[in-house]
Amino acid sequence: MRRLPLWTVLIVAVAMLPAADARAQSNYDESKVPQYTLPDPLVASDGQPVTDADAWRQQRRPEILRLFQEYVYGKAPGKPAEMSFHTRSAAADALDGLATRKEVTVRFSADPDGPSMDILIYLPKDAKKPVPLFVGLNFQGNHSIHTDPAITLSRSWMRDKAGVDNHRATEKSRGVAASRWPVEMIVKRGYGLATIYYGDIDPDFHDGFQNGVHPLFYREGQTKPEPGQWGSIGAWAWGLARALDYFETDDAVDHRRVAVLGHSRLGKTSLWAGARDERFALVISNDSGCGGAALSRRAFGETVARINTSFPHWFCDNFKKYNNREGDCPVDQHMLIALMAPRPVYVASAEGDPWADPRGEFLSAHGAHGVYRLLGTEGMLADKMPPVEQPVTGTIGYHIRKGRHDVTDYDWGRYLDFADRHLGEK
Ligand code: GTR
Repeated sequence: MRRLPLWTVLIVAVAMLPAADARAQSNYDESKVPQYTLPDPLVASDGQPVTDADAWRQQRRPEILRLFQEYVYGKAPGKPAEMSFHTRSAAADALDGLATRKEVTVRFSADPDGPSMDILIYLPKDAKKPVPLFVGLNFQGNHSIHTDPAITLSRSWMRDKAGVDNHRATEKSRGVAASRWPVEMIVKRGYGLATIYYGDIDPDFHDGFQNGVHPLFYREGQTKPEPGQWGSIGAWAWGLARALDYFETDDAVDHRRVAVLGHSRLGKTSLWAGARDERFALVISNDSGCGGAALSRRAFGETVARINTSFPHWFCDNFKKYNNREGDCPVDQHMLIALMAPRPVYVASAEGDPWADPRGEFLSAHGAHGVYRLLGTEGMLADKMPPVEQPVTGTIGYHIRKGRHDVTDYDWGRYLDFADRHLGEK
């Protein structure tokens, strides 16, 4: 075997150091969490208290949304005028008679070779009317979520992981993420499941925003997003909104009962998708951590400086101003949760996931309670973080489960219960 020159080994070793080191050096000690004051979602930036639902809807909510756009995730474009939907495959009988399966390509421009995404959709087979569904982005291609051999193998760029060779998926990667997507369990409960490979929308590496959907929207002469324009999370969330545009055209789907969910960086994405697009009826964050559900001001586990260094393409450039200065940011993540109000929102943590700061995730869900109450819902039915695997189910749901950073059947069971409670027919 050819040996790598020493200098390559050294460069790789040095490049890996900060990541490994960062986790070890992060604060995991509750007593060392800095003193902080959270901005009050119910006090407008001019100091006026927000005392009724109209003031929230007409002034404060748009103001908070603008702040997240400008300083955290960046502003994204709207729906492209020339977007089109193409059914790529459809089967009336899938998963041993439990479901129907369909694959729909969404082209974002008139150019058939331009950026596009594939939505994989399973619906309960014997549904008599349009069904509610869960939609979420996946990390490893649509074909990774189930061993169903009829799912088209993704041709998109992919990180080299199990079953991926030179950034292209191989047959070996079918079903590698199946434990995170219990499709049978979901359809048996009467819900559909739709998923999209996030890399279709924007490949998850920093290339200065030359690939993915960003360049489609550059004005003449523009080569990268401006400091307040969308990064990759902004693009992924925008892609979820485009999926909703599709569901609005599909008679088998009840587009008024679509729940958006995501894990980790894709949980940050589902929260931002739900905040910017009120057509999502229910929003779920699974272990989303820093820049997702966790409060940035606690600087516990992953911090703003850390995430902006490891992943400079995720947020907008303005967010970097708050590296090690979380307290200067006009928003914190409880205000992101508040943007879902009065729609049901669920935040989930895992005990073995300190990097994502479970307590910070609980506290930000709890920090949205006042807004939910103002809008006449029950909000969060707990004042304190609940014990492990004792979910809180108000309009703001929360649980912390045993185990590590992952999506498990336990998580899905709680999401389905929550959806039954809140998306059940009125
Ligand atoms: C980590 C990152 C987290 C989380 C996670 C993931 O490396 O620090 O913020 O997003 O990746 O998405 O798996």
